[in-house]
Amino acid sequence: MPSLPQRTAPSISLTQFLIEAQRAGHVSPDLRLLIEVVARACKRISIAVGKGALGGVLGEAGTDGEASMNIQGEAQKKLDVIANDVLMEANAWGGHLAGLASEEMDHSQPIPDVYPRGNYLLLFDPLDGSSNIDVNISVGTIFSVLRCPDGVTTPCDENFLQPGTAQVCAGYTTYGPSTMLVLTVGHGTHAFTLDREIGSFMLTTRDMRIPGETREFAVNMSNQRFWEAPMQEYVGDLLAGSEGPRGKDFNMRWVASMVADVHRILTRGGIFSYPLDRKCAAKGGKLRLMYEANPMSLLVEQAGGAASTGRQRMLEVQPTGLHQRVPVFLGSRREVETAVEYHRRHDGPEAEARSNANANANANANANAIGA
Ligand code: AFP
Repeated sequence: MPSLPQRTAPSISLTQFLIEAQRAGHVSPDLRLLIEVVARACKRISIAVGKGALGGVLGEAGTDGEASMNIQGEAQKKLDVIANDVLMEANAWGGHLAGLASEEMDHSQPIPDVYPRGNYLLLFDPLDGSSNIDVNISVGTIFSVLRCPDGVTTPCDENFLQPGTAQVCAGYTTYGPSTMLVLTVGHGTHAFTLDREIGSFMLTTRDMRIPGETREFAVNMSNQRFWEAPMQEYVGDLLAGSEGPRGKDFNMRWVASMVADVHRILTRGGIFSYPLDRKCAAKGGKLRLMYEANPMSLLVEQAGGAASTGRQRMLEVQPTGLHQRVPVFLGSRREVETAVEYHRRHDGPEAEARSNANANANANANANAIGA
């Protein structure tokens, strides 16, 4: 007897997914529309990135041989500027936001008076990993959404200084062989792939789960001699493999686009680290808390992973500046806990007691810090 045709699950677009999330009480109508606007802007950035040399978008921004610099003191690429403009323009008039902050801009900006203002604050790194643009390797956009504090109608930088636990949404888009949007509104982490023919993000993985154990780590090994002692020891033991205390061999990957490295970890596990080193110690680390570490940490935690500075749960860091930098360890839960353990042992018994007390308090308080 001929077998019945297999029924495949119906495809769900981002729009359908968000409407369902709204019906379930996971997002407010305004947050739903805000996510749609960000996703639309990311599609435009994806088109610009995809044109590459044909679109005249490669290389550095600036005129007359003068490189244009951002607030971080880094030379801006043309695509950094294009991606920033696309996100700014798309989000200014929608009516869902009170203000915006970008890794590329000195200060946050309230929504101009000519447009209605909403209740959310949007932070973004418009094009992360931009040193990879000219060599055709994946780059991405990272974003984070906070609530505008009650009573604030014209938000300033200070109003954005909320810990990562206050995020109501976080996500990234990766512009790679396919363009993907990975999103959380505090109820799991979900991946959507851009269907270029129909122009919609389609749900391709519901509830991503990061395996707790891993044999893969991501770090820029060229910084090894500048690391702190616990990091030297931790990575030394990873490299010793099955002959060392870890008793197993580890593989290493480093794309130097955080979005691509984190995407691999969300897909198959691993640990990503940009630790403190002597070169970046004065600044507090290399990666930015508000634009990179916090949104990625929420996505990773929502997928069952862990994220830490090495000494504190990332999402509990109280920000002191919009462009603050932090050391980062995130990914497979047990591997992140192991890396933290090396720091705890190194810092001594007092730090260990403090950290245990924090861990207990977190376990009690942690369950659900997010809501629509
Ligand atoms: P760029 O956007 O300036 O390329 O920085 C990318 C990044 O912030 C992050 O995406 C990478 O993981 C990290 O820096 C790479 O840093 P190294 O070049 O020091 O390895």
